[in-house]
Amino acid sequence: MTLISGFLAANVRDFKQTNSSPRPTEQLLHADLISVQPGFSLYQLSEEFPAVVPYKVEEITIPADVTPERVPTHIVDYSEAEQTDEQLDQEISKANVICIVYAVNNRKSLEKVTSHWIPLINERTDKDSRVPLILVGNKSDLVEQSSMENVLHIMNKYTEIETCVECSAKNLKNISEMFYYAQKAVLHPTGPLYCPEGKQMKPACVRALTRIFRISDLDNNSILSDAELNFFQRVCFSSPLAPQALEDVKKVVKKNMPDGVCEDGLTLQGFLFLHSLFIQRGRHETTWAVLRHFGYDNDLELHQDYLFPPLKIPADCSTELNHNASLFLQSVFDKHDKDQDGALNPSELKEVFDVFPYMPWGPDVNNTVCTNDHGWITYQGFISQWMLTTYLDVQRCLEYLGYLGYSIVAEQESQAAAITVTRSKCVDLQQKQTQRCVFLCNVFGSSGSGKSSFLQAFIGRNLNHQKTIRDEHKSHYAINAVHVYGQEKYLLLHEICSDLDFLSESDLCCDVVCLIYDVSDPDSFDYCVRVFMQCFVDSKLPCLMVAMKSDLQEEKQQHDVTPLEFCRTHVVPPPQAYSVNTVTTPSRDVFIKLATMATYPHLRLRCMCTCNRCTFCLCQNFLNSEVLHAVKAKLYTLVFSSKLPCLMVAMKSDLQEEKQQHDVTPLEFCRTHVVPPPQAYSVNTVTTPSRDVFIKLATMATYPHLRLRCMCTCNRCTFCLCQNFLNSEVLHAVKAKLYTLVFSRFSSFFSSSSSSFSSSSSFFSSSSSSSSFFSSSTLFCP
Ligand SMILES: Nc1nc2c(ncn2[C@@H]2O[C@H](COP(=O)(O)OP(=O)(O)OP(=O)(O)O)[C@@H](O)[C@H]2O)c(=O)[nH]1
Ligand SMILES: [Mg+2]
Repeated sequence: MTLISGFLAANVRDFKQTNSSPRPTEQLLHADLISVQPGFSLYQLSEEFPAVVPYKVEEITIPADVTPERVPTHIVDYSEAEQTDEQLDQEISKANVICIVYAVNNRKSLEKVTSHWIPLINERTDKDSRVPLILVGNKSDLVEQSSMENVLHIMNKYTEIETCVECSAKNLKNISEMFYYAQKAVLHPTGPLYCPEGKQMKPACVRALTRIFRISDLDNNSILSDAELNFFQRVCFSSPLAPQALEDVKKVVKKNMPDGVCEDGLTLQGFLFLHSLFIQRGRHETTWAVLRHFGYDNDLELHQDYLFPPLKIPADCSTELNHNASLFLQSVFDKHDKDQDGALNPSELKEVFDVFPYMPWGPDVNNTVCTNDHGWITYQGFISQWMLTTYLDVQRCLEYLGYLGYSIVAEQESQAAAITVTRSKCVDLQQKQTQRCVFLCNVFGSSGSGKSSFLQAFIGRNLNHQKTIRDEHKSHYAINAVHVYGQEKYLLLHEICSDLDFLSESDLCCDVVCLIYDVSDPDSFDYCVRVFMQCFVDSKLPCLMVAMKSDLQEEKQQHDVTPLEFCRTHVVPPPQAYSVNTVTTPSRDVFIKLATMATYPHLRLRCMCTCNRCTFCLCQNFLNSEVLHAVKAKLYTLVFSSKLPCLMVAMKSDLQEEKQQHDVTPLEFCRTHVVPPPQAYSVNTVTTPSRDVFIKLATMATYPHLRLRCMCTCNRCTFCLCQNFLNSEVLHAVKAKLYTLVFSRFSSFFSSSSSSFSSSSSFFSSSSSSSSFFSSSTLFCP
């Protein structure tokens, strides 16, 4: 047995569980000191070397305020003489840091470190979560010279050894340093950050720092500018960097890594280099401070408390993104929409999620929200999808915001600051008003009735567009913004499976119900009746019936009463005819109606009813009445069918005119049918084609009643007389005279110089050019 040999283990037992905040100052260091060298801890604590050293000292806690890292340290002693191997195993399993003590004046005690203690500890600990070790050379008071070089090869061999220190328990030399290193090894371990063999940072550390760089690169130009570095510094260390310090940092990076600085800012390579420099110089607490501020735990995983902060959501309340969070997400969108086309193309979208450990959005998202013509998510779509996640799965939303670094960039306490928990729906109903912005509408309908098509119509897609969507990319949700009396609200449509046996509680839980039937399928309305009677007849939820595929031939529904009668009986608004088979974007009216009903559910009975007594019903009845339809029809006949102004255009007038194969000439036809004479037109022009005919068309559209009076060819009205005059030979003779006069004036003007005259004559020489320049249509346009 050596005189002094053994080990000393400190345990930060509950470190992980109590590490609720990433800030090290709030962490509890619970350290056990186990020592086979009896009395080691006693010297330190009593500051007096006892004459007789006991085998095992009682467990002691050093209070936070006397430890260098300001964390309480619990120390447990271990004695080989007094304790069993089982007790030793137990202490090792609890230990977060172990200090192995040898005597600097005894070579055998140092040998025992590698032959006995390190293998013993390693046997009892997991390879992936090795406890950091501190080599403590005790009794330095007994030797003249340091024996550090003897331990260097051990340090190189065992990467779990954090550091070594020589001390004297007798004269207290380096004792507090030893505790400092022990605490530091727990709070700022090198192991997860750095690979000493490869002399480089570990991949997990590089990944974490890369994410931190991307979050801090607020304008996404791959360079941390001075402003961004200052922001980063302030966020992580609560104080800005002095301008000189900033320059010094960049200088150091540039000197060692020219690529590390670009456009006077730090590149990712520079940022990573800086951190490996910190670690190599034993300043890994700096890197840890950064990592912890960005939510990382000791295993370089984002801490659960960072990703999932506590958030209380009482029953009957919903969750929404608040204004600040929307602004943050807007900045995320803008930052990644590099081509600024208002949409994220696939590579831009991938970049948004580069700071995530996985891709959170699948291709179904592109069919849940608005996209542009390429199918790329627009800004509106981007925000909508976040609204959806917040409403349906707030925990996931918090997690995603954590990956994006919301609490850091927006300088909020936690991700929970992004969420508004709304007031209870019951209170909203009582007060007859709501502050809510997101409303859920469950869409029911028999199989094939058009539910999915209805959802897709909500995000602006007609039937033709919908045919291009692949089955595996379809979504059961669609969300979009709608304006309800001028206020922006989000309506979230959810397609419910048509099998009634599979209806769950949550399928019945929403703000408004949409019941869809197919007008061309006689059995589809019966399904709506069954859903309504089974689930909603007694509920206060507003319901809207939609008569889908209204472009198809309507079939009589196989039910005792018609849909309209059913709606009247059950005080539901009359069925809304709807079709997605449209040329342009399908109508949004029905969605505004659904959102309005969701926002003002208490208004249902008063103004959405079919009671036939209230103003709403009277107006509705009047609008649907046959009298009105008859009047409408008459008006249409009068205004449009017979009096629509028409204009005949004789196109390609630059080409040789052929005789038209018709009984009468176009002009005669126009005269017979009181239509203006054909307008010769050609687009085969040197400059922009003439706009006259369009002005004529616009004039005819604006004043359709003038048609008979002034666009005719009756040869009696003022229009015809003027027209005749303009085409008359007399006028042409006068025109010719005028031309001659004007020309001769120009000739006399240029006659002073015969050479200049010749050039001017060439300018006016071509008769065609002069006639087109002074063309009758330009000069004498009626
Ligand atoms: N003509 C016409 N066809 C429509 C309309 N809406 C949907 N369809 C067609 O009806 C069929 C069924 O539509 P879906 O939207 O898939 O019906 P669904 O209710 O979602 O069907 P399941 O999910 O299977 O229950 C599709 O082939 C659509 O193309 C419409 O307004 N007009
Ligand atoms: Mg469907």
